[in-house]
Amino acid sequence: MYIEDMGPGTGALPPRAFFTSDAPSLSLDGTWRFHLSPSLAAAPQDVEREDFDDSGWGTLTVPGHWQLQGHGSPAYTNVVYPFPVEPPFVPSENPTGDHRLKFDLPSDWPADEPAVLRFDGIDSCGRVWLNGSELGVTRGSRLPSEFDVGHLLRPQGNVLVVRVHQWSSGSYLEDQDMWWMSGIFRSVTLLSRPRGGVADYHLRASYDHVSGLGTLALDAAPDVLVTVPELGVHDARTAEVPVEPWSAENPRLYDGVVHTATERVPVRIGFRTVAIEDGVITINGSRVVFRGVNRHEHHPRFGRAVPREVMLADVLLMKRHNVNAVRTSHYPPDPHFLQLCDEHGLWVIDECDLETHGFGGLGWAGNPSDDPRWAESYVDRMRRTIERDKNHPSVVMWSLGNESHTGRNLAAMASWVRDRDPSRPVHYEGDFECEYVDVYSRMYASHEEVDQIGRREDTNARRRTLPFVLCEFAHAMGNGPGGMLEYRELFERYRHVQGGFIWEWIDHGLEADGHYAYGGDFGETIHDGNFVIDGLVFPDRTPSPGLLEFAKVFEPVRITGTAQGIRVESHYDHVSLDHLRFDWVYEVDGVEVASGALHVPPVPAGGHADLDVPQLPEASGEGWLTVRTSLAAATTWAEAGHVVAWGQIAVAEATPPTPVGAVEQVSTGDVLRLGPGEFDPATGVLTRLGDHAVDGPRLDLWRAPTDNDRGSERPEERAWRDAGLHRLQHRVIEVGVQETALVVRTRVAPPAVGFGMFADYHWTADGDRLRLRLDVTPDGEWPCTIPRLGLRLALPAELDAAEWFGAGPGEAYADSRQAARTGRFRSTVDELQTPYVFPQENGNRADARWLRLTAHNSGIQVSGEPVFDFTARRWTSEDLDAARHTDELKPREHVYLNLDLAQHGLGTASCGPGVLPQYRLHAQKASFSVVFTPLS
Ligand code: IPT
Repeated sequence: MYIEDMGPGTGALPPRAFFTSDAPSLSLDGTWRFHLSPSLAAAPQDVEREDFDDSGWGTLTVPGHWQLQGHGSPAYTNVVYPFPVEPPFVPSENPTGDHRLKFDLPSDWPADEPAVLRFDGIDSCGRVWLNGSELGVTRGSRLPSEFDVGHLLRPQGNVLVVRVHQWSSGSYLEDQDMWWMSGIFRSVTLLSRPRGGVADYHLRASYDHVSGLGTLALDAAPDVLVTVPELGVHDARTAEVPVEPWSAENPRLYDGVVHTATERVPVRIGFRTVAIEDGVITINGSRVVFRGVNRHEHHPRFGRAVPREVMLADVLLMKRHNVNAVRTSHYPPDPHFLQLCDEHGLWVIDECDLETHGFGGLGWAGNPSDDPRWAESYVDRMRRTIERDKNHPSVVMWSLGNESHTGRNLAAMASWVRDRDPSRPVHYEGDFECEYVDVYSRMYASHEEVDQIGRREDTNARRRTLPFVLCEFAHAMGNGPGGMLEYRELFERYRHVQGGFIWEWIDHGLEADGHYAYGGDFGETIHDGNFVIDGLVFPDRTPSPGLLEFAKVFEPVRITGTAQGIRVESHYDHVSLDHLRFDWVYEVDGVEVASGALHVPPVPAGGHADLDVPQLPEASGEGWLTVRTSLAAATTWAEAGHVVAWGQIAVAEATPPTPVGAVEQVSTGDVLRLGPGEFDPATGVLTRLGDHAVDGPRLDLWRAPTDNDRGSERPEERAWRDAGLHRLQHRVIEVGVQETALVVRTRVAPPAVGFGMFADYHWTADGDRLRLRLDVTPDGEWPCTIPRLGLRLALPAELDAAEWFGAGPGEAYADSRQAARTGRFRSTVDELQTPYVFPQENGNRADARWLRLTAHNSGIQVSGEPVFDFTARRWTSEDLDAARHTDELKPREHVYLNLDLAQHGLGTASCGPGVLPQYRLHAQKASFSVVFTPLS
């Protein structure tokens, strides 16, 4: 049965480069007739016949997935196969989509020339007929298949029929962590192939950084030639010419034409040479660091049928956030994506369409990777990847696939690559012993382990000699990742530790039911929930705080300094700083008082310059000098003025505020009054501040667990919940009324356990300033870390406008706070929320010196002694904890304000290491002071 054949597809032409030319072509994308059957047995007979009556069928947009166009539903599993594992067999209930298209040729279509029908991607197996004749069967969902069709075409009334099966033997090789979605999800094109045309070509363009010469070598049929006017190369097969090299930092392309007497193929040539020298990957002679992301193809409405303009949006967003590399996890992308990488400059690890992860749970028994019956399929996939993409300068490494364990078929792929294209190293993470790869690659190795690899302490001799990359690290699921800074430090410490690729670029949320859906939302019986929501951008490609943190941590220029001097350090591998300009802004207490341009002398790649601090005006207050560097001229990916990097230098210390004296007297009665505050005499809880009803502040330790808190390796959440930190009880020991102070002593603890915390609230007032000092003292043995150490209070809902002086504008956590700068910021309460697709702790603003929450200038001010963190929301932490989708969060009647001394870090334990020791929060003796002032 062809669906379950273990070999590659049938009937297709040998693979070749993807290109466009001056030969006619006809896009067959658009509206097709479509019919979905629950199985092959139930599928209509004779669909391939030209006279088959499809008038009763519905329509479908091609390229597209049928599950996203009203037929069936998407389903998400990460590792497990959603069907019984008995390769190569698949369920009889195999959704089968029949696609039919009638088309005419344009009037000027060359009648007597050969023609090719190209499918850029069919998921997972397609049987194809043209005008009643069977062309063959496709397998390899994310790979092209071309069929020879010239002899079958007629000027009018062609009938193309594609029967697509959701499941096939190929599904066993395509167990990537993503939605199961089927169909003709990439373009379909009819290409006229002129006789004597350019059937295929391999244009090698290398660069010798010593001589500055580029070498062109064209590998193609004898009559194929290349012309590059700008280089004075005409009708050549080889050439050696002085060139500017291509790099991700300066993607210099030369326009040329590969041609024969009958066909012209426009080409964009980038000269570059990838090498491994002394265990270090170099490109054009320089060590490179991959500041990369793993990119899946995803769109919240179209799935993996990503429109071209969205591919461009991805590339531009990456470039603007200092991403310099992409791993095409875990399949070759739409070919247009690579053209964009060539043009705008991204290093690419081009990965083959291969993953057999689901065998892992079975101890890898039956894994196709080591079964000779699958050998041909494996090599076929690699061949199709390389032949399609071989001419892209952006592709600097080939990857055999992902999570397919190890085996002879993978080794065979690697040796095929080495024969075919020795100019690019071979990558595959699953070859743990590095027997057949050129680069040692790991995923989610902890900082500690990467440090060990850096020190070349590996017991495996082969691994010790290889360059090292993290093909996946810093799992961007939900709030996080934490700890990117510490990875960067390792990439800088060891020459052969050459960066990595964040997992992953985008949340694969699908638009449904007024929110973004994830695993389980379509009624799947087996699924992996929100594990598919783990990107640096939200499903609509809004950058998440994680991407902003990435951009800051991995900026190519580092600006640091003191009041005595500024240091500008280049972390470019290839270009100087000539394309940048520098300026500065001086702010005192968050208000700009001066600004200017900064002259920076020439700095080569990897170099640095030391500069004087500009002359700054005298001003009293906390003074911060912000130095920024931005593009001097527009590039293909950003406007002139786009800020590439910045640094802040503290130059003047804050003027200490007048201390809040214990001046006002406590008055007793139905309520206790102290300065602007009113308290409940029974509980000692503040109930009013000036004109505003309040409830709290009370000690609070809970946060809605993040995905990383809930993560598999170090499940902090389980420890916290087991300890009962989400249901603390407050026992009032004493409400002590003193002459000028109110001292409320409490013990705060979860039910059912013996440990707890004494929390003493010392209230004093001075005029309209009401000061609270909270002293906490743990009582008994605490079994776990704590999520937060702070206060919670409820405020009137109308206090909607937030303004603060502190870190901002975005959220910041202990181990993810590089992107926050010190300044004065404004927001509404609603805008303070980060809408993580799966609701969880978010929106923390760090190091606030003061915060005002107001409505029409009336409200409250909180001042730190010296600083505090805060979140403000229209729902409680418990609401946030309970919600599973953003639209379940309904505003309550209050604004809930959390004021924190500290929060536990984020880490990346949803897949990878937990919070680093220095960012873990433990129950400990602590004092925390804030001053409340009513504003009217
Ligand atoms: C790793 C996979 O390679 C990747 O596709 C994704 O599933 C990621 O995990 C988690 O989001 S594999 C894992 C066993 C580390």
